[in-house]
Amino acid sequence: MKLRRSIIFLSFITTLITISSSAQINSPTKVNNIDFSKITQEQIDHLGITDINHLSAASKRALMWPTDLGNDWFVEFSNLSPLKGDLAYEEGVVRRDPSAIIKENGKFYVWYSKSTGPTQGFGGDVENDKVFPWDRCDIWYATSKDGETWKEEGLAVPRGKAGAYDDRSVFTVEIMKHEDKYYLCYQTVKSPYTVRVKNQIGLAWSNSPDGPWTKSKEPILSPADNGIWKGEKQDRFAVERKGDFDSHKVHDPCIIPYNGKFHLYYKGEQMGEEITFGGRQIRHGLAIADKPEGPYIKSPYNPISNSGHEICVWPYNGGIAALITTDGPEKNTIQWAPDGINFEIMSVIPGVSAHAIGLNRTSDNEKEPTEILRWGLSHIYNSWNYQSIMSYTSKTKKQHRAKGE
Ligand code: AAL
Repeated sequence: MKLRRSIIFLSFITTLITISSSAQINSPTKVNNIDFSKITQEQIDHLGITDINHLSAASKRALMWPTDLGNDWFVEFSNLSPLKGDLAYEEGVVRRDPSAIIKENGKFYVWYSKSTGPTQGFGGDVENDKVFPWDRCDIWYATSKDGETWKEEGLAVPRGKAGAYDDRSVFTVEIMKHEDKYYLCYQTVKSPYTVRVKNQIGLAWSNSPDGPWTKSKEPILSPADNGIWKGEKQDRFAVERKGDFDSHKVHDPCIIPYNGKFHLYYKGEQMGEEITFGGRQIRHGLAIADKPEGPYIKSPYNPISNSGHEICVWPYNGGIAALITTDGPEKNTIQWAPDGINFEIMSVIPGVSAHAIGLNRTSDNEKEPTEILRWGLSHIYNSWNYQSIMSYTSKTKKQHRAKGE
């Protein structure tokens, strides 16, 4: 199958460094079991290689590229555009991390984190201050006829009562519709919001996108408990043992019905986080359930991505595709897993201004691998204190011609 052949090649992209360091200069023999003596004249012509007897490391890699990958996975994102109506930027208000967009009752629906007031950070009284823009959030929702002008409809899921696992903040929400029922999954924090506080994932469900929402009594996912802090001081970098990739926080949940099960993709943050590959040490995980409400069992294959930040996943061609941004050696790639677990790089894309993407789930995601990315929502930092939701578009490159050509 075309896609599968491409995948074989694309796993090659991830081993570029290994190959380039092991390729024998000036020797067109075998690298990664590719027999360079079988190269056709057509391949040489297509790649513009000067001398088959002097293949550079780059040419050897190029000879392993598939000829049938096409350009559909290679997208360019636009800059972000402000929204109108109630979701236009509002001083003093945080609206961020939009969910996917669904269409119900003739209107687009989106859910998001909302809070008010400036952020004090961790330097003062964490019991009473606001430590992050996403601290002291509730989940609100808005609707729109055209995707540009939005009406804020009100509160969807509030924080829990004092003492509950979600009493401090509920935020970074994702929507799933399944069999006429609606599910919101989101991050939760229990007070006090210290730098070492563990973040969990909660779920709420309703028969209508307008609610009322019933919240899960317990979190549906928690961090791995095999990390050990060093000392009592609130220092998230001091650890005796780091533990699994998600030993500190489970974030950015997104549930996708997949092969009769429910795949919960999430971002993991590890205790004792380091800077690696020039960014934060962020990985992605998967937990699988038989029912939307859970129980969700973490995959033994975790982590399923060693790069990326906010989860952005969609079904495509029997597998799951993922936009990987911001952190890790594979940032700015689009990947695809034929089984929803084993992701391979399909394309490398320019750095995106669209982060924390709310995908347009109303699109025909089978039309093209990246059709779902043509339009959607994101957020922007108007300042460290305040963020607002904006929209993006994307396109694939079809041609490159001079004016009048
Ligand atoms: C986001 C997400 C999570 C983090 C914060 C709010 O972009 O990764 O939601 O907690 O930043």
